[in-house]
Amino acid sequence: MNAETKIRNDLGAYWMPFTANRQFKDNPRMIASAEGMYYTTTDGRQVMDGTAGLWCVNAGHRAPRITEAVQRQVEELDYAPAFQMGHPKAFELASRLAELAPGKLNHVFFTNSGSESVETALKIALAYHKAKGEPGRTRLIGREKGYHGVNFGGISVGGMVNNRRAFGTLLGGVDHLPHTHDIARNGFTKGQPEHGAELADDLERLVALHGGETIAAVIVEPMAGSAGVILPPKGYLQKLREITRKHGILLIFDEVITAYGRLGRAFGADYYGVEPDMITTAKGLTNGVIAMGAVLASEDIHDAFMTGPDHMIELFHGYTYSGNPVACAAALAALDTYREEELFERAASLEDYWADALFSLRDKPGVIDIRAVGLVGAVELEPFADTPTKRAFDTYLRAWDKGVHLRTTGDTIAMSPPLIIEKSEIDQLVGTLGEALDA
Ligand code: PXG
Repeated sequence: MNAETKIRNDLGAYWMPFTANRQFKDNPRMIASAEGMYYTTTDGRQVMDGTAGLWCVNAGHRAPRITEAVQRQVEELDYAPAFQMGHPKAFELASRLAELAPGKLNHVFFTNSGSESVETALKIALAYHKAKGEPGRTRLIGREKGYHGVNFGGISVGGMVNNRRAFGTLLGGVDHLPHTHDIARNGFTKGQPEHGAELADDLERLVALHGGETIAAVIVEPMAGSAGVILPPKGYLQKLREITRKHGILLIFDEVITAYGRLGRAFGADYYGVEPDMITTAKGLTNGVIAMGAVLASEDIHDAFMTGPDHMIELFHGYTYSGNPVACAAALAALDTYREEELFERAASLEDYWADALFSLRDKPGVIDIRAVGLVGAVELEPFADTPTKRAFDTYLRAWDKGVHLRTTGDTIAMSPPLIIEKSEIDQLVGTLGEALDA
């Protein structure tokens, strides 16, 4: 190996995100290409993508319309400044999203990731109350086990301890609702759990503790993905909506995972029939092809800012790449793909088959719960006593060797295949997980 090749193939320089770097580099799993439901590894193996990348490749890899749209856009307009300047596709995309979004969520602020969408929504919530003459509403409420990305606002309202404990004091004035994960009462429930709606009443407790007039917003994932696919109990989100409305608190749904068809509807808000004041999205917006996020905000929120002199900037917030033309082209083509291939409907039509397939694993060794909604599933394992997370990760590695890529979080195995998955591929995915659990 000559010196140049060695440098090019050295794995040392890349500090990988959310990865056990040393373990990975001892035994790397490298992807060379992808198409549809499958990756091809650098050593030529086909591996099924059981997780749509990181929950984002909803239309499958290299969906042709998106590839072409990006290629065309790069040749036409590669970049346009986002501040005090526009380009048609950003407006078109915002209109399309406003049309797709539930109810009054008809204004769109572009970001570059889920984390940035969360920061944006939290800042809009604070500035909104100030604009409405309630500057004392500064408190933000998240939830235990919540994942809202990795920036300071998101880890402050988030509730995953490893994402918080090393990073100082975080934002002040934040409190948390209890999580809704309850295997004892809800284990092996297909669909929404029966028990736990009363956990939303804790918001009344926080109102009593802090004063409702000090609380700006509550942010939750309608379905908590990263913490291991935790579903909202029946009636829970409705209660959160009632209590937030009663106290003038904004409700933000973090739909970075659940938006764009993952639950068989455009948004989790549609699936659960609850309309929040803002929705944060990213991931499936561009099918993962280009980094992009979008915050959908209600008419009322948007209009509260449109006061004061016309020449003044209304919201001092935005990113160099907000509404980047190439990202907009990818997103428009992704929305076209979802619609023309009826992928949201497809996910809905597979929901029962998917859940039944997963529940066939209930008697496998170590399985303590199975959860499913839309095209999302989780198999929770009894952790090994002295090495938590190892059981799930070992299972993941065995499935990878057998040609299926899954995700693990703690001792839960999470799955979220592209919405183009065929029934036979569901059988293959679940069958391979079954073999990995048996091994
Ligand atoms: N909110 C939610 C609800 C998310 O799921 C983010 C915000 C942050 O998005 P960005 O684009 O900044 O990563 C997410 C991201 C996993 C996994 O396997 C989940 C996410 C990202 C990577 C892996 O659970 N969610």
